[in-house]
Amino acid sequence: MTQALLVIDVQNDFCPGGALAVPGGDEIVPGINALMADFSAVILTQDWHPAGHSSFASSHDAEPMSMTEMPYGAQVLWPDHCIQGSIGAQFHPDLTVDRADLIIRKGYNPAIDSYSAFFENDHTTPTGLEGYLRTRGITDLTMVGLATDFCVNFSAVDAAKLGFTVTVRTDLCRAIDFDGSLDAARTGMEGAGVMLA
Ligand code: VGL
Ligand code: ZN
Repeated sequence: MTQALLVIDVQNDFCPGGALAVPGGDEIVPGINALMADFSAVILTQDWHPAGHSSFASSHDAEPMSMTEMPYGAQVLWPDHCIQGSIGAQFHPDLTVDRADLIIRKGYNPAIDSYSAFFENDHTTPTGLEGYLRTRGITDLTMVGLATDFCVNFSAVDAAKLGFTVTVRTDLCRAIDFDGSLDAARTGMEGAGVMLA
């Protein structure tokens, strides 16, 4: 048992009707549920921001989807989303959450965004997921979820850099595709050795 399925941020706010809706975000839920049967280890991630998070445009008196500079680099300013305890932060109601061995939350640090399931956006502060996977002997990761060009992309690239064998099932992902972000993500993932299936 060396393989795990990592399901990224399949939460209400990233689905149609949510605060940061990804087009077609809900379409992937049945396929993800079905894919869980092929894995003995299933891990979910949950974007989990405190109110007033530094990645929110509202915290900077800025327009959503504008850019700012953070101490760790460029940052997209998002609409308020996935606020801890909110309905928007909950998993899509049809996702088979009961199959999860681990639910890892990220983005709880008020000053740093965290797209990746492995490191916050400073690329330094770990979430602890690497240690969990290594101590379970997991070496191969299949990733699905939302959004292809942000949290899936950052998670896949970090995992590959850490030495995991990574496959992204792009048919079970959906993208925000903001300002060329999807093309850049595909190029970045391929460059890092991530297999796009
Ligand atoms: C995400 C933007 C902000 C994601 C999370 O899950 O891809 N994108 N927070
Ligand atoms: Zn977020």
